[in-house]
Amino acid sequence: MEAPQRTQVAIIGGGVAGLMLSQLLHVEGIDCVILERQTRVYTEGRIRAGVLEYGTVNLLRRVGVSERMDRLGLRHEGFALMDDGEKTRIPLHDLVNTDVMVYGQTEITIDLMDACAERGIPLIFEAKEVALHDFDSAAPYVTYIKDGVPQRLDCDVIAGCDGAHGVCRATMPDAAAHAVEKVYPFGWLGILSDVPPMDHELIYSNHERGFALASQRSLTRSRYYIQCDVTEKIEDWSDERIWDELEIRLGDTTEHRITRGPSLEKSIAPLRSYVCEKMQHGRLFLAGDASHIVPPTGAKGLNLAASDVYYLADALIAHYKQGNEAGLKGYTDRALNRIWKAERFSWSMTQLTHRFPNMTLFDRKMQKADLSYIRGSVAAQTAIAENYVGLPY
Ligand code: FAS
Ligand code: PHB
Repeated sequence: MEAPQRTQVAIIGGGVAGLMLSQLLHVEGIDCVILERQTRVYTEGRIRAGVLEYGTVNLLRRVGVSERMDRLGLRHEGFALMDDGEKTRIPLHDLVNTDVMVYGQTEITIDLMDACAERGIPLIFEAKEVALHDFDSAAPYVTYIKDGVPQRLDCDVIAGCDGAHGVCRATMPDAAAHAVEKVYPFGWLGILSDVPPMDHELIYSNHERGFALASQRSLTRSRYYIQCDVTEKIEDWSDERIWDELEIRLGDTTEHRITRGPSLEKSIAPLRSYVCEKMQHGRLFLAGDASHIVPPTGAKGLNLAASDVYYLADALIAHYKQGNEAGLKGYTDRALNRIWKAERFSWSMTQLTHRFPNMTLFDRKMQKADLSYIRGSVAAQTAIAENYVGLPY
């Protein structure tokens, strides 16, 4: 395919944010081109999120990219918090009449990439050295290298969907001055394996050896995490060592037996909370991890990317169809309102379930009191439930 020379919206980054935005624009007849640095195989191979808020599910259905999710995804009506082996179920459906969908980010990426191909949306892989130009003007453009050949893409708007280490926020004037960050003193070691999940719902466990999470991708594929020191190296963690630690922290019992198996993937990710409160400059707009990061404890990362691009698409549609600029002018404030609530929930779930180095006896007593209150309070459980399923857009 000849490299396009012009489009309405140039989307930088072919992750969930960029791919979802492309579909939201396409169904409204707005042209876009996605420039992705990596190969399709690399992008598809990233193992990340697993839980979809109902808002994200609805967006995929709105753009007609939900057939495989509706067929293969698992509706979950609750999840469990466990503290030193004592479980408290949060009955999402009973409390807020809403469920979450367990369907891997990998699958969503594949579905959205296939939709781009089927709908003729230019998704250019291995777009190297992407650079942004004149986004302060009404005629921004992007340059990049494809197969060694310099390319130029003229556009009306640039959507920076290039994640935490992309070029867009790095190029945005004084973005760093608007950054707010908290770094956690631990990471998550994740393992993916084709073994049946230990329970029908997710379990978030606070154990004296550290946090653990039992998650899943299907009835035959499990995803587990353990809190680990940030200095840990994945090569020091054999599969057996990981399974041993998971059995200790998740309380391997006859009722909930962990099935062991070879890892399909295992990796360690650091945890941080981060928000760049500057999400736009001229015709450049940031969405998803390009603008914010959450600790995965609240299952919000992917879902925040979805609500960002919902707001951005809404604003672009009003711009192109009614000449209404209010949405674009108000994009940052509208997105930040939801972003900060998700940051708070993700931070609070991390505080509740992890053992922090140097935590005092008082800190631990506060965790136990918090979990005891949640165990006995419908109001407390409802507050957790409405955040977990996703606050309204
Ligand atoms: P992404 O990072 O997914 O996508 C950005 C894309 O831009 C990438 O494909 C990248 O290759 C591309 N790009 C970068 N620079 C570029 C450039 N200069 N030019 C062109 N393209 C460029 N969230 C959860 O909810 N639950 C989880 O369990 C969870 N686990 C995670 C584990 C890890 C290791 C990481 C890193 C994140 C995890 N997240 C999790 C968060 C994650 O799911 C993100 O929130 C989600 O991928 C956000 O999507 P995007 O904003 O599209 O960013
Ligand atoms: C996952 O399955 O990857 C997952 C699920 C819930 C979380 C974090 C990660 O809170």
